[in-house]
Amino acid sequence: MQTDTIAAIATGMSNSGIGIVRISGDHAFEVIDRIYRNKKGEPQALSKADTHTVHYGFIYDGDEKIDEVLVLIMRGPHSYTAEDTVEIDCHGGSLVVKKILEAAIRHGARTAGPGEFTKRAFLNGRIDLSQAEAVADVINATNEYALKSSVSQLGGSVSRKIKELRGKLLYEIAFIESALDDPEHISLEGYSKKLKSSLSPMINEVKQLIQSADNGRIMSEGVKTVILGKPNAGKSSLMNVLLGEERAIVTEIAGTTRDTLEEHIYLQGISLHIVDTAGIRDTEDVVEKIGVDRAMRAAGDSDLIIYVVDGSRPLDENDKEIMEFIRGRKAIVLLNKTDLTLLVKKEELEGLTGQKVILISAKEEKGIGVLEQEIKDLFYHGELSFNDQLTITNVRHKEALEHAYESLQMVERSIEDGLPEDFYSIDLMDAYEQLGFIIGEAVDDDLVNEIFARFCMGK
Ligand SMILES: Nc1nc2c(ncn2[C@@H]2O[C@H](COP(=O)(O)OP(=O)(O)OP(=O)(O)O)[C@@H](O)[C@H]2O)c(=O)[nH]1
Ligand SMILES: [Mg+2]
Repeated sequence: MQTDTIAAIATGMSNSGIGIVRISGDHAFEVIDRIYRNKKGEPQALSKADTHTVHYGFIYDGDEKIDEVLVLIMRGPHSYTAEDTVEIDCHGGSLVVKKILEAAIRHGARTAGPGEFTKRAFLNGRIDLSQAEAVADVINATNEYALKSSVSQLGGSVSRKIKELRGKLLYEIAFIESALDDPEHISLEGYSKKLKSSLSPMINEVKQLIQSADNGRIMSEGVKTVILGKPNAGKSSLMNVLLGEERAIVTEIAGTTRDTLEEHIYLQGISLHIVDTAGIRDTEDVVEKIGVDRAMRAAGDSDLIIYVVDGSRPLDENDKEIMEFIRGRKAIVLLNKTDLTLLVKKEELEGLTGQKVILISAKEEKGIGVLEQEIKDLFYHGELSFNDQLTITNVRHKEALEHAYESLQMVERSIEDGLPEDFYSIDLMDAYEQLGFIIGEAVDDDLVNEIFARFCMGK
């Protein structure tokens, strides 16, 4: 395939140790030949150099010496883009890298669009679409889990699973089609029963992948954590302790927090999107009422609820309402104000909520370590855990899986209703195509362009 030659700065646009300008395409070596001189200052044709070699020398724009550099030569298909590729490592001043890029442009390359190198890797068949998307996710990963999952997808973990499922579907489709074409030799006798039994594990796998997307959201956006409790329980105090700053207003007046307040924190590699809320109580105050509604809505939509109990006051109706609400949801119960005389017993609270209770004092910052450990344990071993399982992190992938899931269920229904075999193959084909979209088969150009437009420059 004849392609034009693109160039871009691959490193960040701030002063740094080194900067990298990358050139890729059919004329990449011609471009470098025009701007490279060896250590003696003489022109030297790197186009003749062996692949995967490094060359010390200088970049010139005409007669102007720009920088001392190392040049890497990589012949396609053994490069990121699968094309002839040149990487110029120069000093990392933003002016220097810009001037080297300009020299490359003046001598035959054109500026690459965002993600264009990765797009070429995809178009040249070196990686599939889900892997290309994982490249962007690796770059954008803001916590360890997101990074781990993206790297695994980059390695093809999602692609492999999808291809395996498609392989099985294709086998069934081919069987039905051949049998319909050649009924004398291939019999469909008893086939629907067989199909049904091979279909159900597939449907399960697709379902699990869809469910894993929830973890994927947690990874990329953080655990939605909502602090809930009656007024004056110490919710905002806890928020401030976790944040390490006086972010939320704290007063002894019940009903201080009116609106939800959202912040992001990192706890030992786990990212939490944490929401402080208005204290839950029955109130006639219009503004406070809205706040209470918002608190309940946030809690209903959360991954984790931290229920703060004021240990210095007896449990009341408001506590009962909250306990009712958190039943069956992921929650951690905190008995706060343990620096005061406790009127609520730990055992009593444990009995009422059915949850382990952690004693804390937000005021004296006691018990916070235990709380952090509890949250961490939820991730590593508990219900929120997502170690080592394949996780769908991409909304586009999730949607395709959902469509595939529907189609597979249709096949199941057609079998149950005793419909003829050609009905099965329509829906099987549909599921096959939907799964194909994930790895980039038969996706249209607009979608491809849209996906790569989201990349940063130089990737
Ligand atoms: N002694 C003691 N006082 C605390 C503790 N935690 C919070 N307080 C006090 O309790 C009062 C209420 O604290 P806040 O953090 O504003 O309580 P809140 O749950 O956010 O209250 P609302 O926003 O009104 O719902 C303040 O006077 C805090 O100083 C604690 O652990 N011990
Ligand atoms: Mg508050």
